[in-house]
Amino acid sequence: MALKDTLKQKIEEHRPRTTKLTKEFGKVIIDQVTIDQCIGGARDIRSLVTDISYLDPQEGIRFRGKTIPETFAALPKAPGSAYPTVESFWYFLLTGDVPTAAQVAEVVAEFKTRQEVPQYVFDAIRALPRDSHPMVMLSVGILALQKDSKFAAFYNSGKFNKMVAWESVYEDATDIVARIPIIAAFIYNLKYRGDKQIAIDPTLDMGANFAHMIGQSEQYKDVARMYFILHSDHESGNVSAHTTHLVHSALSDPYYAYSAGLNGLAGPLHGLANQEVLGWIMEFQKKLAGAEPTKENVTKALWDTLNAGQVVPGYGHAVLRKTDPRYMAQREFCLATPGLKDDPLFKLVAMIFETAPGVLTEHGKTKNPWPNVDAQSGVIQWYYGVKEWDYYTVLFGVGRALGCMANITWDRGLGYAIERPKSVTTAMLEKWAADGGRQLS
Ligand code: NMX
Ligand code: MLT
Repeated sequence: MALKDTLKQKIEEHRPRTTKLTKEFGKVIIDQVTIDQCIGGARDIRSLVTDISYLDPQEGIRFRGKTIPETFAALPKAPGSAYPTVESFWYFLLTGDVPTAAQVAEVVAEFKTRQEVPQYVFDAIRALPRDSHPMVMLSVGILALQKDSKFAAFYNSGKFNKMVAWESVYEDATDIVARIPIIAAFIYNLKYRGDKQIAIDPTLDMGANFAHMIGQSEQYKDVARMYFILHSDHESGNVSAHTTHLVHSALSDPYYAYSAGLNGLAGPLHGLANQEVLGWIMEFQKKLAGAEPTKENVTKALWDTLNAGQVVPGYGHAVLRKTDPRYMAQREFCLATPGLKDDPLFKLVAMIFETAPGVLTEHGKTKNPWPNVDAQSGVIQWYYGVKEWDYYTVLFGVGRALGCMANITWDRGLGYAIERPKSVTTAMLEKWAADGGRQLS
């Protein structure tokens, strides 16, 4: 069965579960809210539903119930590669089923029919000052595609119907996932390769074609596949996924929604941390002036950052309380890659891994002193020659499109409501604090 038909069946089978929960069990209490959560970024409040991924604080992410190693092991591999194609992962995220090789081939072929980016998108990006941040370019590129939104056209057709609205979200979502690496490659070539553009290779899967389009090596094809899959989804409360969900909940189409999500990803506490990590490392290397990194000089650099009131980029997490398994997956990739495991930058990242958790624990602020995904990703890009670290968040954004687009397709399939939490005033909090939090009226 084709992906969209499978998805249709899954959504229709799932709907009664959601209806039953709201109609029969809608008033069952699953959480409570405290003043520190209210002021402190809604941390840990259970108020979002997704079945696409789940983040356990100790274990880390599971995609559709599978850990990262289980996901990589289960999915069919790209030809001649130890890694799955991004297309097979897209099928898996959307449906929860591991696709057959034939189903993957269908998705790869479908992406080919969708990946042509209209010239006006490139023109819009070219019209920006060349020193604009590449995340601005990516967000503009996605937004520029909006005029062709199938969801917006369906909404405006006068035939809008909630039961089938997800189908046009799926169409836009798949277009975005197929086109975003093409836009990302265009930005890379425009900004860093003197506008030397490379045409799509219609024989290659998404990750391999991205490598080809930025003029990269054969080995980088697996880096791209791994990178996009690892960065895809982190349940739905993170800033980029939540923003995308929130904006789409107003029935703004997937282009508006993901452009907004990307703007959230561009924050230094979120996706931009990967560029901050490389910046921090480069600054530190400069100070070393050729000397070897040691536990002592890394400790000092970490304290200098903390004493200057800055965060150590790549460390800490709002939910995780252990080393991020996405960090470990990338570290294992480095350790298994001859050359990379002896690379001076990897050795420095490994030394920071040995040192930072102790320093952060002694500093005593962060609830999680362990590395997150961003602490390890830049060194791989650098090793393969993608050295322009202000571009790293764009790579994150290409991967994150998979999770955000799968999520909003299901949001529409299950008819999730416009998001609208209730706000309160400081005086109300003060009154409830004085009353011991009992009279919530
Ligand atoms: N370095 C220094 N201080 C930190 C760090 C860190 N890496 N992480 C948290 N803290 C501080 C934090 O700023 C806060 O201080 P204050 O009370 O003065 O406001 C305190 O520790 C408590 O914060 P937490 O509750 O542990 O963390 P929170 O949930 O608020 O924030 C992050 C989570 C990820 C925003 C935070 O750990 C951070 O800023 N990390 C560095 C940036 C980073 O790597 N972000 C990438 C996250 C992953 N991603 O890709 O999105
Ligand atoms: C993410 O991948 O979105 C980050 O780890 C941040 C988060 O989960 O809050």
